[in-house]
Amino acid sequence: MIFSKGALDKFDGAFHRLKVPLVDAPAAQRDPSVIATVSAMLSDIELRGMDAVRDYATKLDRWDGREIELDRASIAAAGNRLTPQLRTAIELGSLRTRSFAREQRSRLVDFETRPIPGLVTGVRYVPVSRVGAYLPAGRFPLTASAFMTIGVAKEAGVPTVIACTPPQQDGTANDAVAYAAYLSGVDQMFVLGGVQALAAMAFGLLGELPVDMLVGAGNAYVAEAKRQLFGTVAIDLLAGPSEVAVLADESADPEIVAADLLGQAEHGPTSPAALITTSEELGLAVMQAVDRQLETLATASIAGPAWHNFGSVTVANDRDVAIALMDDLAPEHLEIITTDDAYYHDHLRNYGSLFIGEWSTVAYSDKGMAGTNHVLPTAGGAKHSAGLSAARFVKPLTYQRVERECTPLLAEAVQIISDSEGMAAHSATATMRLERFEAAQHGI
Ligand code: HSO
Ligand code: ZN
Repeated sequence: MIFSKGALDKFDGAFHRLKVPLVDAPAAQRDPSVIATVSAMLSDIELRGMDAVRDYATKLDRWDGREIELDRASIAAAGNRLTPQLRTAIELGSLRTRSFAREQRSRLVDFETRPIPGLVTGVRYVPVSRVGAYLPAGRFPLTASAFMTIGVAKEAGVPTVIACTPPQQDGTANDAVAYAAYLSGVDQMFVLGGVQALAAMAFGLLGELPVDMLVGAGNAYVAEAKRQLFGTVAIDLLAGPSEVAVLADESADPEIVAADLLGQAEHGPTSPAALITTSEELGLAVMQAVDRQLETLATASIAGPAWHNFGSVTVANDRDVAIALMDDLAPEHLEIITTDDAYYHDHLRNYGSLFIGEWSTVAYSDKGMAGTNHVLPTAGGAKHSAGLSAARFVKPLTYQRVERECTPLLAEAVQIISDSEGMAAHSATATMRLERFEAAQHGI
């Protein structure tokens, strides 16, 4: 998350930096060795099928020959191995995420219009048939990712959703992840990690058929595999390191702002966290609070370097400069903690998900409790794309029905345009209809 070159020239002098990122945004440059490794693996798996998948699982997942597919009973039973408190929390997150997705899906309504007499045009929302979800379990198992991918796809009406999750040290799936997948309505689940998992889903080696769409985040190899498989399948988005930005004024509590910056910096040592504030005093206080909180944070060895190398604090002269700066960053998660939250909400254009007011922290959405999706665009992707949602799993398919009397209105214009382009066969399709229409008119 860095400001783009040139875009802020007209704001020269309207802001200044209290802390700059020491390293450039990590997600931007793709590692050529990752690209080459992934490409070789995909070709090999496409050629040799499950034999290749098993070879990679042995090498990379410490696979020991056990059944890759989890049977239904063991997915359901995963919940029994959790504390009742964790089980209840997972049930709550699943419910909330599914009900938000259901609400959104219900607003994607088929429609039909008659723009001119005899012309009927419409849209039908049809879910994709098969989705493959990747549920990461790397540095941290992100339990709620199952809600965001499987649960939302199911609410969108996707008939078949399969999922892969990498094995833990002991070769089994993480129980919390498996239970979350079960509650989300997964149809088949496999203990398989990384590139081999994505390739196996895309090439139809797991389940009955290839999936139409791959969703879910993972490490750099997973992201690269999705990028290379895009076209063969649809993907949700290419996520880089998780990031957070806070837009705060003098009314914000520096301890809250600092905690929320560290809250996402914890994801990894390259996770950016940015504060943009209209108050220099608040900016300085937040920097002190971050340092203090890092002294006792259990994951300071990750969040500390992230903040040190990728953290930033910028002071804007006024609200509109702050908005321009923030829209240029287009952060994955954006918190507004000001006395003017509604003004900012009305004017900000680029963010993955917005958290309004000091009671709204990113983790509420991360863990499924808000119900909004946590699969969101990073590295400025929020300038052009939104995060995962029920809408992403349904295709707005269009149709048209032209009634006979409408023929002259459409056919003549189509002939004229087609003839001007030299597209004789297109023109003929219209001419033939026009001739038949005229013959019928004259009772021939
Ligand atoms: N912040 C991550 C999601 C997450 N964080 C889940 C913790 N758990 C991407 O939005
Ligand atoms: Zn997070």
